[in-house]
Amino acid sequence: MTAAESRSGFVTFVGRPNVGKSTLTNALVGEKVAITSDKPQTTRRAIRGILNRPGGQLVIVDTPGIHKPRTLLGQRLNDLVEQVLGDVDVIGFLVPAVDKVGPGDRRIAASLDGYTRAKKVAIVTKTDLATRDEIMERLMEVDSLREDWAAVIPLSAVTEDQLDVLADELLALMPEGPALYPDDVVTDESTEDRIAEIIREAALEGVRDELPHSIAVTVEDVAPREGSDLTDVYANIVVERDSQKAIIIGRKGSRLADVGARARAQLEPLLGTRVFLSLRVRVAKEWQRDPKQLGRLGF
Ligand SMILES: Nc1nc2c(ncn2[C@@H]2O[C@H](COP(=O)(O)OP(=O)(O)OP(=O)(O)O)[C@@H](O)[C@H]2O)c(=O)[nH]1
Ligand SMILES: [Mg+2]
Repeated sequence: MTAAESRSGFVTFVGRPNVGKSTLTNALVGEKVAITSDKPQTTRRAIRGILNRPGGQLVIVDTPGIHKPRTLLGQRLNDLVEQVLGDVDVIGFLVPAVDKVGPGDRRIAASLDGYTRAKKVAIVTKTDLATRDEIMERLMEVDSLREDWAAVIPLSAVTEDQLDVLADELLALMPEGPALYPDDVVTDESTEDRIAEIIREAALEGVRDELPHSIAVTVEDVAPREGSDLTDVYANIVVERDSQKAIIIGRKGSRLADVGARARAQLEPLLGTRVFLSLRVRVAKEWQRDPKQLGRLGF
């Protein structure tokens, strides 16, 4: 295929926390490159997922949800989204079919004025959870948010309904050019970063209130064990307070053991070996508000 017949470029999905940006990224890529959860503010990094199509290549940049920041971490996550938005060819604005369009959505949609270079697509997602009437209502609400939508598309990232329609539309909006990544690459995340995120996802399950925001994960070491088909993974689950540490560990370590088991089930296929996972829980007081700690954790 000559460059002229091929399109390629960057798209990012924006929206409030929890609207389904990472789930949509994974569904398009066809592999889990970004962790997801039913807690808001799951994504904390700009994660690239790559989708190859007959007509070219889409690089999908998954970003944190845009929200009113209450901590330095929250502020840095919003700043990260802003940076990514300035660089992409297409911005996909997500609204779940099940929620009425609110002030947060309106603010985000209006803020897209600041990114003149990017083409804008509105996406009504989670249609599998909504009635036909709800979907129609949401499409109309979203349509009226901006004059310059290149397309307005309803879809479900879970049932994959209309996913192809979105992929075709996004590719058609990309500039002409050759693929940006080799065709066997699904993400540019390092293996260590993917391991840390998988462990964080496992730790997010079943915790409530402020605790999900307080959890970070660092990977200390990943090493194949000599003379066996095992990989040893040493990681820390970092929380902000002693009381949170106790919750993560659970009665007689039962919760931590569950987290380990859930993480291992995803780490083994990722690494292609059996995994020995050693998890330690550490306290870094108020790390979400501490510039030094944030730096150490990679924010
Ligand atoms: N039924 C259904 N659930 C969905 C769909 N898309 C996402 N979800 C669920 O919505 C929740 C949030 O999904 P995420 O993909 O983590 O949302 P996000 O926008 O990346 O969230 P942040 O990273 O926190 O900003 C998860 O529980 C998903 O399983 C969908 O199309 N249908
Ligand atoms: Mg996310």
